[in-house]
Amino acid sequence: PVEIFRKDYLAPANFVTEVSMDFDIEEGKTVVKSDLVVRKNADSKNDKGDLLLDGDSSSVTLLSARLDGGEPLVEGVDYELGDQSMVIFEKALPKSDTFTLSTEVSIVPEDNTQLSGFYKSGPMYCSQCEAEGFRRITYYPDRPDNMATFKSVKITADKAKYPVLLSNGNLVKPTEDVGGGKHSATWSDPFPKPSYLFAIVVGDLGSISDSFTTSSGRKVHLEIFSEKENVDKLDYAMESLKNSMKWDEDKFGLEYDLDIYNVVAVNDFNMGAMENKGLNVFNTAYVLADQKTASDGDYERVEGVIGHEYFHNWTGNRVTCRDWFQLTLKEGLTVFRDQEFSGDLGSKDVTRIENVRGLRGRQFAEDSGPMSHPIRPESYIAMDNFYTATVYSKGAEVIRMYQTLLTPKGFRKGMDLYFERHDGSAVTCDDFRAAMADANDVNLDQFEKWYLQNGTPTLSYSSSFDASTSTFTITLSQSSPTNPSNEPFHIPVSFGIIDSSSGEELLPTEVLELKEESATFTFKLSNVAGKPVPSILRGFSAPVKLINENVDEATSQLQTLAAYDTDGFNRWEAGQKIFSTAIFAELAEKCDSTILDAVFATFQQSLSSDKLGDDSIRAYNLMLPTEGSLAEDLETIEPVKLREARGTIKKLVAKEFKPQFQSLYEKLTDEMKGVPFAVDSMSIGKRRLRNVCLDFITTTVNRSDEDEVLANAKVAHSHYHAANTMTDKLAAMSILSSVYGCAEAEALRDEVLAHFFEEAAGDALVVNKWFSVQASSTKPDVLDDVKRLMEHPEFNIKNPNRCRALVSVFTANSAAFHAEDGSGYDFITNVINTLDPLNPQVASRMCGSLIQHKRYDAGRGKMMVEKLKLIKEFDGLSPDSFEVVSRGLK
Ligand code: BAL
Ligand code: ZN
Repeated sequence: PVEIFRKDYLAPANFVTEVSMDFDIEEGKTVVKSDLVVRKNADSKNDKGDLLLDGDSSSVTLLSARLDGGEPLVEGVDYELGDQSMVIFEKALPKSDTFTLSTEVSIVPEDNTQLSGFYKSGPMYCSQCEAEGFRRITYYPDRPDNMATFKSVKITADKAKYPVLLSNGNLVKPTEDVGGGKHSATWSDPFPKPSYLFAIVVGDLGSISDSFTTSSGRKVHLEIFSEKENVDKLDYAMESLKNSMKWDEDKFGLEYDLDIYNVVAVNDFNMGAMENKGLNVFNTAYVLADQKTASDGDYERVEGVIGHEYFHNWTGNRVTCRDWFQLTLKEGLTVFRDQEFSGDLGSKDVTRIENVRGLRGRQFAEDSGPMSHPIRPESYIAMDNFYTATVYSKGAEVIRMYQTLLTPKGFRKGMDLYFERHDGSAVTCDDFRAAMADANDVNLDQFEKWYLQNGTPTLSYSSSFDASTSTFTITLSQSSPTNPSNEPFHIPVSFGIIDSSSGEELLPTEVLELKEESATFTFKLSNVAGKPVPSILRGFSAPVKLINENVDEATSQLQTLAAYDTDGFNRWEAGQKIFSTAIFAELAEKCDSTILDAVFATFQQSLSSDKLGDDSIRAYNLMLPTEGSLAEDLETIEPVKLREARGTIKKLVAKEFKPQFQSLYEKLTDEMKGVPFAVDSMSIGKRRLRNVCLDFITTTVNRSDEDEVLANAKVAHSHYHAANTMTDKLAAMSILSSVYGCAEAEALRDEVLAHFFEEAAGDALVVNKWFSVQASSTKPDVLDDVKRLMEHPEFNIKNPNRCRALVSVFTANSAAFHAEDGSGYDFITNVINTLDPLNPQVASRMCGSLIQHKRYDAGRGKMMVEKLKLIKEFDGLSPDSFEVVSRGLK
């Protein structure tokens, strides 16, 4: 496998500027004819003028190639074919500056299990071209800096089997019969685009349609397609699409540009969704939703991803990336935009808490392991491996920091200048940073470090208060423990001060800019009644780990913030820190009454007062930190012990507050009675809070007490059967899935699992949940269940959603996956062996479960390394898996 470096970027010697394509689809063989208008690049720094085309020979068979309609080109004389390329020699090219290359190739979408390029998913054909899938359709300069107008895309297929024929842009020739039972349609996209944004969909699909009138009065036809049985689950996506279109106009002045916006839901899909120009293709998991089949989390994801793909129309499509190293230019920015959209439509604090939980759970881990890379990576072997939490989520945090530094108004000025300068171009992260700097007349040179350096920085602070002069002093220091050679970052630190006794805000939020290794700031305060407590990194203003050096005061300061902070995020954060301190103390067998009292006081506060935020915020305040985020703060992870320590604190809380949880649960049950189902912040909040209560009510304090196990199982069992939403059903079923040690309780568990499966009636997304819940069980024999489920008739390793629902969910079930006997590692190695030849993109993600070996104790670490070595030797290992495994072994 070849490693590609950012520093080696060279503009091509030739650009394709205009494309006409013709897809003739037959069962088992699709013939693709392409006419490519090529323009020589006068500015090329290449010393050779050969026409370089990408093409994956394992997928594409070349039938013929001609230049300017001449004789067929001859292999070895006019061109050569490689594994991944076709090079037409400069000497064979016409002398004119522009010419036309016509090719004819055949492909077999029915055999394409990689789900990259053109493939079959159930009864439909569809495509996925980002990052490098177009080369699996035909020979083409498959690189994002080659923007071409796809003037005509003609699709011909069997009329009865495939009535719907779609591609990007506008329909210029509606479907017409062409004989032999076939019909054809022609699409044209007026906007130049790179090949990764090309799409084609062919199938027997149902749809819903609507329209949106843009701010300038243009009426856009909106249509969402899916397999016919799912058409009744598309309404929420349509609503979200219209909300997205309106939001982008209001917030950024960005209007949609084509006459049509089509979305298609596809069951077999590697990614979440894809922003192809005018023809988004979506994983069904992010578009289908109804009361019976979707949880609140699913609804949130549909809204977020619909928004995300829509926002790409400007940040990604109109302005795209020069090369794949710049991926965060469009992804970080678009994730930031979808987060802001969700925050504006729902609750800002809840969205922020959820986003940061996600960042800490996944990106922090990635950044402390062998796959750590800057948000703009320096090299890659398989680009698909770099659609990472770092590029996406940390990339979004970097964009958020621009906004924090420049204010929302300044950020908007930067965005306006970015579009003014670069609309219709393929550009770099430096271009974006320059637009932000120039629009605001500030210097953002040091800010580039966020693009150049990897690792999560640590931000430490110490503070003091001189009562005699009412002067508050705070010193901020940064370091990069995982990357000591890092130079200082430019860090915006949102900051305020709270009075420990009055609870009043002594200093409203200001943004401190830390550019040095260390800096001290002083503030004159007035009306100080107790101690001034610093509230640092409000709204999580930078992707760093925060450390309070005033260790002795840390817990009392956190209690003040948990009770009084005016910043919703930091109020939640303070509680989480109190809880994690207790869990770590328990892990070190040093848990004492001081920290436990702080935990209890925090729970007491959230349980007794509804003044600390809405029900969702209260719910998050009552959740202990996840095992994943706790693990991030440990030198050496011992997953079984960590689960036990967390479990111990949870039991103590459950025991202490059982009556309060019970009465809050009942109060919410009463409030929700007879209220029609809705997916709004209030209803979601009530469900979320009630299910947190359920979790504590059913926490078994004494596992060996069968009566207690049974009583708790009965509570979950009734919750399940009374539920009229997927959210409530899942909450109860998850609790039951971990029940063991009492035959009667196990019978309730099995009854619910069987009921859920039966009620799913084959609905793929619901069946995925059924697999996931079982794979995340804390039962000691969960791996046996997972292995049994791999043999279940509904399991299909070729379907990424199903595979992830069972296998990836199990690998995230930390204590089980990292079982001391290595059984989890054996299991995943076998899965990778089967999956890698079928779908390298999904397989390489699974290799990721073994690469954090240095973070674990020696015994586990050694076994993980052995498995990585074994996988590296697999016959024909894909470049995707090779890259992850090799990094893991470095
Ligand atoms: N561009 C790949 C899918 C997404 O991030 O929208
Ligand atoms: Zn995206």
